[in-house]
Amino acid sequence: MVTEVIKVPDLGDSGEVEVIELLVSVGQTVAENDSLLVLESEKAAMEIPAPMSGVVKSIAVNLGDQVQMGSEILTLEVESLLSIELESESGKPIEKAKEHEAEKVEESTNIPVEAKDKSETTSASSGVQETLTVPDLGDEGEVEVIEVHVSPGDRVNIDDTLITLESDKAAMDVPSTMAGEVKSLKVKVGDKVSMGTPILDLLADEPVVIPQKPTEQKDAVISDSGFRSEPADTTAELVSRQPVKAEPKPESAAVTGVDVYAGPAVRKLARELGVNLGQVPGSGAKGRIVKEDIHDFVKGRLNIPAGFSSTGMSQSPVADIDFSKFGEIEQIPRSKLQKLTAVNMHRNWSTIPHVAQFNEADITDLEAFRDAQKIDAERMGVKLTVLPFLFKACVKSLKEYPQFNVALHSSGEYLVQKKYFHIGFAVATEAGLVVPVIRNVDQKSIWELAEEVVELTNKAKQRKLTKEDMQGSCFTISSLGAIGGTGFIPIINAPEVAILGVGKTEVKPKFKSAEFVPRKMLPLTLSYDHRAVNGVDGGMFSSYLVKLLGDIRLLLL
Ligand code: CAO
Repeated sequence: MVTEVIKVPDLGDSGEVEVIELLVSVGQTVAENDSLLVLESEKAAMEIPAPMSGVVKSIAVNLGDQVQMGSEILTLEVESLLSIELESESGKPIEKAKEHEAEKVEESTNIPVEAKDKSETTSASSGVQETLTVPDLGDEGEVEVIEVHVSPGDRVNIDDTLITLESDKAAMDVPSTMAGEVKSLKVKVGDKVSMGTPILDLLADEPVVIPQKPTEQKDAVISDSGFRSEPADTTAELVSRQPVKAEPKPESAAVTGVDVYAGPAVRKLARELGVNLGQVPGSGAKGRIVKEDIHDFVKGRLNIPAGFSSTGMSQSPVADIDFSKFGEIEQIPRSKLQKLTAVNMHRNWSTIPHVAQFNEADITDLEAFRDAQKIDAERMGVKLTVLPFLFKACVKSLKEYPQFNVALHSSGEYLVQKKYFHIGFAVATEAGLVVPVIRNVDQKSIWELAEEVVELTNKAKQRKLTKEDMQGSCFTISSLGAIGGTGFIPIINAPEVAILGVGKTEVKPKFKSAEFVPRKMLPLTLSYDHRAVNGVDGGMFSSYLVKLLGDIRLLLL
């Protein structure tokens, strides 16, 4: 057994960098190339891999420490002397790299830009079609294209990311070396590429010469794009392992998960699980996404009842809290109906642009009439509430404003105009909320409607409603009048486009004939789908409804 001291390798032109994550602990066995820690400069985050396998004996750095090339990271107990051979060479590659860089400077300064092969040139001229190619990827052989960020017709500027490549060790964004218009793509997701592989044809804007000096090139490339173009060597290998920390670009982050702060292993995991990294909050240092964040995100999504995520909403789920920490609790299972209602409510609320129109109907006369029918109602064994009058008034309003008796086709291309008048009404039962439907309300009397309300309500409470009893509604009434409240905004019962919420009748002073008189006022809220119905129509429907309820003789006309 030999103890190896693992040091910070050459970090290119980064001076002191911060330790932002420790990925191993004492006693842990690491394999060669396992990431040991993450360093962060102003420009990039870098995972430092183990140069050999072994067991971590001690760790010399702490989070927040500033380190530089040569700083001790940790000691590894390794099995063979192979590591010693490696260490004896460890100073050389850096030297070699510098020599190599020097050669490259000479090479590039000696060769005029115009004389270079077109695929490698970094000059562009106005209106000239250029083929942008995969740059030098260090010692990476073939790497996979994991994302393509542009399409034909797109305009790109210098340093705009064209594609993201991924090797076993790194995710690398390849930036554009010139500005212009993308004419055609030569790669697609899943392709294997290597240095020199054509990425796309670009109609370049105007002459641009990218400096050829390696140092400047390094700045230009490493700073934002996360890919490097030095020749393969030890130094370069480490630089090429940099995950990208790009400037936040909210739109693309949300859509593709590219401009996020995550290392290659995390990106790989996210891709395997189909997770959009742009939606994952990072809990690592400085918001870096770590593997646990992906697992938590997936767990959260799995806990959302089916249908909740079908809206394309990108909010992160509410965390499940262990409430027993705060006091006594009990878990109460939800019925199938409750869960289904929740899914439908969520879908309807989050996909339909609701507008709520508030109003009050003066039902003093209606109530007087209803009171006068009490004896007849008792004789017939029917309970006559305000609800059947609301059915009638709603149907007359739907006839007057047929734009409310429609369904919006999912394509958005057309409305389905209904010529029948079936009205649903919300019934609260112990098992949950149901909406039985009274058919052909326009053809039924107030008494018939009253009877049917009672009949369907009883069926609902006994859980005897059939599927047919709950189908075909054109418009829904949700009455909380028996319970109280000055009003509420009901959620539209899609595919309908409007619903009426009914509050509790209240006696209010109203100014009539030069004096205040007590009137029975019924609060109403019309919620309507603003995709199908405009605001003026909403106001007119609501006013008309109020007028009908204020003088029920109008229902006869
Ligand atoms: N203002 C004042 N009193 C009202 C009223 C109003 N707007 N609406 C009803 N009442 C009275 C009734 O007149 C009745 O009084 P009496 O017992 O003195 O005769 C009492 O309240 C109970 O009425 P009801 O609820 O039995 O009958 P209804 O026809 O008004 O309503 C039904 C039937 C099925 C709609 C109702 O029982 C119900 O389940 N409502 C809940 C609906 C619901 O859950 N909506 C929310 C959906 S979204 O979550």
